[in-house]
Amino acid sequence: MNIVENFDLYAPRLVDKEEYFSAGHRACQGCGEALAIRMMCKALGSDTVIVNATGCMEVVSSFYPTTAWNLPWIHVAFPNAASVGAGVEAGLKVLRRKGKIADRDVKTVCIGGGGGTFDIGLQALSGAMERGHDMLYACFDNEAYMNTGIQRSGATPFGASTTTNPAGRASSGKGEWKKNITEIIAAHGVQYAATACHSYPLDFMNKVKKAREVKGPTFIHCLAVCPTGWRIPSEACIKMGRLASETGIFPLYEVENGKYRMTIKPEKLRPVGDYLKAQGRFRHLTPEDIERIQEKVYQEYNKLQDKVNNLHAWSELK
Ligand SMILES: Cc1ncc(C[n+]2csc(CCOP(=O)(O)OP(=O)(O)O)c2C)c(N)n1
Repeated sequence: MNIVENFDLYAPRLVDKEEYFSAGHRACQGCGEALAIRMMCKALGSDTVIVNATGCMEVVSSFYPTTAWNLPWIHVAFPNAASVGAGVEAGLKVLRRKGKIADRDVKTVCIGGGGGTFDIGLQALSGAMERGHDMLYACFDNEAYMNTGIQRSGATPFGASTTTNPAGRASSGKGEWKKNITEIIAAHGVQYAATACHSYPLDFMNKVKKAREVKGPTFIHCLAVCPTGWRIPSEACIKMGRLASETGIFPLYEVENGKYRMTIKPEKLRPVGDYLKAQGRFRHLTPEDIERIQEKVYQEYNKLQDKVNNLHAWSELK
């Protein structure tokens, strides 16, 4: 057989060729979130129901009468993706019991932005995780309420300038630290929680696949670079996601049955200034501000390394 003619047969099948989040949506140029959603859907496959909290991805993907979704998709209010996801999962259970989807492994996947997850949707999310629903909740965190005009949220990092805390004479941007949502959810005792970023596609898709296999609640916190809100050129999207990991500002790790593992481990952390100085939202920061952020990053990274080195998987504790 001619290998060139039959390239498709021999080419490595790294990713599903099917597009479940199709081209033609209205995301901004260089949107990391749209890229991440596309990759996530490829990793999930067709037997997936998406529950989408109000946010950028709903706004850009469902402009009536069009849709970018090639999967069953339900748009819900800003705070309640996890509650609706719980209902969808309960419904799927009934269909399975009645034998209507007996031979299919249909997965419920909730998606929400940083605000919809860290802030207004946290109660519904916590409840769903605690009740043990078989669902993946994926947070696509662009670090502000972006679709409504770049307002500050619990996901916005310290020092970032947004429209509700603009840097100027009276303020040097957000004065509070970002919530650590992955640790909050890991503390619920879920079997699988991870951080991820579209700038590491295989790492991200492998995490989605792992989460899909778990029969219970799982969580992925995906950093989604937003050129519009971060005030960077659209072509810097991938590079900025990499810098977030390389500086330790957004370490990429997973917590599987209690065991912490770095999935991308920079040999040596780059200075946070490399990341901060490249973005307009941090342009006003003084060297002292940057030093303060650097210290916090070292502290948090140190805590994480401690968990990586010292915590065992639940099964190893007997
Ligand atoms: C109860 C309620 N409050 C406020 C809004 C207005 N609103 C819609 S989306 C949104 C921000 C969403 O931010 P985030 O979850 O971070 O997602 P992003 O837009 O950044 O993707 C807001 C404030 C709303 N729809 N419902």
